[in-house]
This record gives sequence, C-alpha cells and structure tokens, in this order.
Amino acid sequence: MRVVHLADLHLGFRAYSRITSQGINRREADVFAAFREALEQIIKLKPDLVLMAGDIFHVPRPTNLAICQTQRELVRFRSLCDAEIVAIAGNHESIKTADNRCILDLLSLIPDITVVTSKPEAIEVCGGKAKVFCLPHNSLERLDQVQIATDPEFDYNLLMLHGTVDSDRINDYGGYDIPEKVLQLPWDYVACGHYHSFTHLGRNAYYAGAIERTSNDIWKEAEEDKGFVEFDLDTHKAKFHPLKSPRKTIDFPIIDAANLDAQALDRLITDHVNQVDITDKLVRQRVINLPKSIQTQMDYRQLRSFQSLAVHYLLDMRSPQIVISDSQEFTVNSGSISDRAKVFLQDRSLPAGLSRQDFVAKGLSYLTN
Ligand SMILES: [Mn+2]
Repeated sequence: MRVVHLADLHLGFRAYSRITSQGINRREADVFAAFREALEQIIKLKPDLVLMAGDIFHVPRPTNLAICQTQRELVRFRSLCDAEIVAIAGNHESIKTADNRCILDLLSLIPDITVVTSKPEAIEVCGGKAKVFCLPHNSLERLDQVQIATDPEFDYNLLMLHGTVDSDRINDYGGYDIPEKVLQLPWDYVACGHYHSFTHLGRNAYYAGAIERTSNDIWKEAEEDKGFVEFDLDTHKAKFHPLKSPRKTIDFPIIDAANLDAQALDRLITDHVNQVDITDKLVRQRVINLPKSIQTQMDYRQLRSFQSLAVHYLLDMRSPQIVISDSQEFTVNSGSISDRAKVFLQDRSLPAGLSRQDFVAKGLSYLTN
C-alpha cells in the first residue's frame, strides 16, 4: 500500500505587488501552480491514500478565489484518481471561536475526502485496512488528555499531525510541540506538517515540507526543493518528489559596505546580478554596514531596473549599528516577548528610506502601551 504525503500548501498565500495578466497576485498564482503540479504527479503515481498534513489554506478565511480554485482542483483530481484523501487543519486555517467552522469542512463535501479540523480523531481508510490517527493543530493544546495508541486490528497504523517535532525546526509561529513519546509508538508512517522543509525525522516519520516558498524566511529555503513524499507501507521506502513550478529564489552573498563608496557598492551589487539571470525570480541582496550618506548616493535607477526584471528584488540595507542575524537562528521560545519582538523587527526587510531604529522603537511601543 502506497501513501502520498503533502503538507503546508498555503493556498491563497499572497506576497509582493506583482500580478498576473488575470489580475491575480503572482505568488498566489505560483502556489496554485505548485498545487496543480503536485496533483498531476499524484494522479500518475496512483497511490492508495493521500495525506494532507495541515496548512492547506494560508488563512482561516481565504478569499473566494482561493476557495473556488481549491475546490475546482480537488474535484478534478477526484475524477482522475481514486485515492482517498485525509486532511487535517494546521495553525494557519484553524478557527478558535465556537461560532465558526473551519474552511476545510467545505472540502469534505467532495467524495472520499475526510477532514479533521479540531479534535483528535482516528479515521479508517482503504476498506478498513488502515487507520490514520489525526492530530490537527487545535487538538494539540491538550494533548496530555488524549489517548493515543496504535490499533492492532488494522494492517497499517498511521499518524498525521501539524506541529513542531523538534524545537530546532521552527519557521512559523504558533505551533505546538509534539512529545517524543507520541512519535515512538509503532506507527507504519508519521506524516508531519508545520515545518516547511522536507525532513526525515527518523524511523518512518517525515515532514513533507511546503510545496512553495511560503515561510516567514523564504531565503533560507532558496536552495532546497519543494515537493511531497511517497511512502510504501510494505517496504518502508520513502521517495521525495520535487516540483518544477516553485519560483526560483536567489539569496546573494552579503555585501559589507564598510569602506566602500557608492560607486563601488553599486558595482558589487551589479556584479552579483550579472552572474545569474534574475528574470522572473525572487532575489535578495543584503548590504551591511551601510552609512546613510552612502545609501543616498546609490544608483537607484539601476536598482529599479533589477526590480522590474525580477518578480521580487529585495535590497536589504542595514546601517552600521544594526547587527544582522539570520532570522531563523534566534530562539523563538526564549526571552521576553519584547526581546523576541525586537529580534524579529530588527530582521524585517524595510523599504529604502525608513529608519530601522524608528521602526523597531515604534513596534516595541505597541507592546508596552
Ligand atoms: Mn505552514
């Protein structure tokens, strides 16, 4: 029996200002292209079961466009592939209030799609051969009160969850930690969502990773493939299937502007662009130790030409007093809220001309007022 495991689709994700000829946000269209490509590949693979491990939608209330496109793709998939689908809600689409329903409930109207949106639930699939124990985001808040066990009545026991398995793996806020003892039960497969990079967690447990670069820090994922996992429950062989459609992303080496004049800095920035074709790509150039006086003399006409070539060209400029940190390296679970907010704000990319000091101070003032 073969399972396909997808996670963190983030359908409806939007970023930057580019739009398609149909007026749709370019990145939203990119994410849907990746989704379509994944479904096309899955149709060819003819698996027995498809697991979607949360964050199917990017927000709890997606736009009508995102809902309609998702519904259309899944109805088409259903007409071309018999594999049952089980999906759980992640932190991005979970609803906390009692007077509303999770958007995933809508998908359960398509034949052979089961969704688990809030409570822990074990779902029987594949004619009673397999059981999928589902732990959506909301169920993890009181995980200590949940009886989790494999069921010997079934040939295959699977676990699907959306949370943080190892605190070193955080690229999104608001996930719950999963205790190690849950993973150590004799599962035939553990399908995890929440961490956006494909990862083998040991034994039969995997993060499939996202299907496109939709994390807070896409630059950290610039080099990696996005895709999904195919797992054979009988041979325990896993295969990662990369997708072609995720937009190419380039994070150029950091330029240290200390002791450079504006012309020399412009030259270094242009050199990087000349080495790789940035057309239609997502591009970041970080510049550190850049005094205001040099910043104002830079060749902005040249920079605008890079911005029109790429789908997104981010020139991330830091003045000498700001220490650059890799935004994934700070520990999200330590320090006071204002310490964490400060680190977060110091690392956000800002439009040219906005003082980082003012930006950070303003942000922190919202916390104290
Ligand atoms: Mn996610």
